[in-house]
Amino acid sequence: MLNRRQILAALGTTTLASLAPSALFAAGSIKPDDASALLVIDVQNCFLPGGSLAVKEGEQVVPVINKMAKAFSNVVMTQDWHTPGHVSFASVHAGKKPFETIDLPYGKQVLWPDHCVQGTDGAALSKDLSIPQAELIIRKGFHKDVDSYSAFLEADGKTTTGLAAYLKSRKIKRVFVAGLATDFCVAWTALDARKAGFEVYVVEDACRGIDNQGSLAKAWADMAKAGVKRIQSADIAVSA
Ligand code: VGL
Ligand code: ZN
Repeated sequence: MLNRRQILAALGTTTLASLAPSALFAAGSIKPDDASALLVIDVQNCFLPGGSLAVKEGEQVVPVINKMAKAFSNVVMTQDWHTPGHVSFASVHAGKKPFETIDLPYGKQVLWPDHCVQGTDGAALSKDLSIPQAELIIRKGFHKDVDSYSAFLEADGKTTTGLAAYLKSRKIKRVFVAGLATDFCVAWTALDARKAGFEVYVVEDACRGIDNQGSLAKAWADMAKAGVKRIQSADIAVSA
C-alpha cells in the first residue's frame, strides 16, 4: 500500500492544495533546503500593537517566525519604506479617509494612515525578531507616487525591486512567505513570486491580516488559484 506521503507525491501537491488547503502536509514533513528562502514581510513597528497601521494580533507572528527561521539557511526580510507624504497616505488626499480608495494612474489604491516613513521608529523592524542569518533586507514603497505591497514588483506592475533576480542568481527555487499583512503585502508577494516562477508556500499561522472589506478571503482565494500552497508552521521541520 502507498503511504500518505507517496500518495501526495503521486498526485502532486499543487492540485491538492486548492482542494484541501489545511490538511495537506504531515507535521514536520516540509524540509527547507539550500534552494529555499524564507521571506519575512514587513514585521515593522507600524504594523504591530501601538503602531499607526496596527494589524490585529500582529505581534503573534514574531515567535512563530523566529522559530521557523531556524529551518532556513536563506532568509530575506522586507521593510515598507515610504517617503513623507507618500501617495498611499490618506492624509495627502483632500477629503479622503484611511481605508477609502482612490484611482491612481496605475489602478485602484487603498488609502492608509501615515505609516512606515523612512528612518522613523515606526518603520524599524521589530526588535523581537531574532534571525541573525537574514542575508538581505529589501525596502519597498520608496517611490513617492507608487505604492509597493509586493516585495517583487511595485504597484505599477512593472518596476522591479530586484528581488526575483537576486533569488534566481542565488539559485533559489522555493519561497516561504510569512509576516504582515496576509491580505496585502504577503499575498501580493506570494502572487508575484508565482508569476516569477517560484514554488510558493504561505505559512498561515506566521501571518496576520488587515481584512478591509473582504480582502482576507479574496487574498486566500487568489493565492489558491495561483497555485500558492497554504501551510502551517508545524508542517516545517525545525531541528532542535
Ligand atoms: C501593508 C498596507 C500598506 C502591508 C503595507 O505590509 O501589508 N499594508 N502598506
Ligand atoms: Zn505601506
